[in-house]
Amino acid sequence: MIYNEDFETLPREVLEALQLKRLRQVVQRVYHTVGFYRRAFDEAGVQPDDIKTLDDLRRFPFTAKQDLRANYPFGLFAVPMSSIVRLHASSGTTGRSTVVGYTKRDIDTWTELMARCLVAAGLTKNDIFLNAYGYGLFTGGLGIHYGAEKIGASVIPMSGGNTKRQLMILQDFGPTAICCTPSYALNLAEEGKAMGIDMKTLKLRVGIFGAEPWSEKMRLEIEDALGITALNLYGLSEIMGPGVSMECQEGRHGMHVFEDHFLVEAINPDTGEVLPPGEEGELVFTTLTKEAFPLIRFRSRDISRLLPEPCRCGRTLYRMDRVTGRSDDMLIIRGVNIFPSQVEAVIMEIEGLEPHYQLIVDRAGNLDTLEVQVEVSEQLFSNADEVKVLQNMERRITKNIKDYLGVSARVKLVEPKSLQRFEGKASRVLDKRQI
Ligand code: DLL
Repeated sequence: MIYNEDFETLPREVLEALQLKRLRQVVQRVYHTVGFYRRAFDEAGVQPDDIKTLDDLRRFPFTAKQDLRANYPFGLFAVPMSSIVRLHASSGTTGRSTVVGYTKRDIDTWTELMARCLVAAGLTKNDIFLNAYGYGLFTGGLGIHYGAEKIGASVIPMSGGNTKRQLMILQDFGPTAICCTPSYALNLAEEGKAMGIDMKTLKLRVGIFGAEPWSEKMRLEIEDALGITALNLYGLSEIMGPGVSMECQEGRHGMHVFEDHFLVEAINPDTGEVLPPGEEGELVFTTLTKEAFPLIRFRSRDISRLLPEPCRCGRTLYRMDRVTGRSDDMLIIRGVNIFPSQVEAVIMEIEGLEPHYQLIVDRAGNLDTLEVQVEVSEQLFSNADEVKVLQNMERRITKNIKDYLGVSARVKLVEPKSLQRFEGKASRVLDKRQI
């Protein structure tokens, strides 16, 4: 099923003509409304009028997450605050999070794109839909919610966590579709089983999963444990939130990128060179229709590849393959994005700690775990006969990590000089997860 035949099945040349028209408009607009872009384009020696073909975009500079941080919170908005109707943000210590804004029309576009995703997964107004993504600053909850209402499904705005209650609702309300992170789906299955629930007898038939990397192996596990079809949904707050691309029921391989709204390139992350379709690289997105927060050549840091082959569903939109990794050190822990540098910032606020730390990420059952090992200073170590002092400090770090970054961590203080030292780039993360 296709929600918007007109736009999802355009012949490629018509789609590309539309993209070019929209690209020219957005590049003009950001040049005249956002100081950052004017400076960046001037520095690179390019002008909006230089865009004569889609390939001309290659001459334009990239936008990085760092640029968003440097313009925190609203510096890259292209409309006055009076036109903004919604804000979302990623977690982070003050000044470090990414804030995104939407106009009324942006919300309408987002709603339509999420409606496209849900219809691609086979949902209709007859579905009861359990939305177990976090509602709040995270884009997952509200973003998907609006799309599900748009297609007329009965939405249960459950939000994340509270597993026992989720399981009760799964049994009592009989949702036919669910969305959450893939690891949480496995967790629900496991806890349900432990509570003696036969998960396969639930009414669930389809699950829409994303917000973190997962594998074909995990797909099969989820499908088997819950007796459902599991499909992949991709998005990132900067570009919009969930709904940048979605797998269709028919293809079940790769996610259709809504190219009438987002222009996607794959680049070599080291050289910035644009790669031909099919080659693995970092995805770079340009928003074609966003009003409040347009982004030109935003480096997603997600590694994937574009699949230009036609799909049996009839959509002409290119697909992107599963995200296989990142070209930076961002971690996604229980759906929350964190950078080691953010943990470092929390640690360094506390006196008596050394800037030597290690993050150990693992999976207990189906849930991610994070252990943070931090060296204490010689001084503190020699004075801290009392175990209590160290325990208090561990508690304080744990609390600050939870408060600032939104992730529960197990904090372990270790002796001075006990963590490995690095000669080159420090490798602070040991990721033992097998997905
Ligand atoms: O995670 C938006 C979202 C919500 C997507 C619900 C899907 C479902 P952010 O918090 O900004 O936004 O995180 C974006 O998450 O750059 C990827 O690294 C990762 N990611 C998102 N979807 C997938 C996916 C939301 N399907 C970052 N597979 C992105 C792998 C994903 N990684």
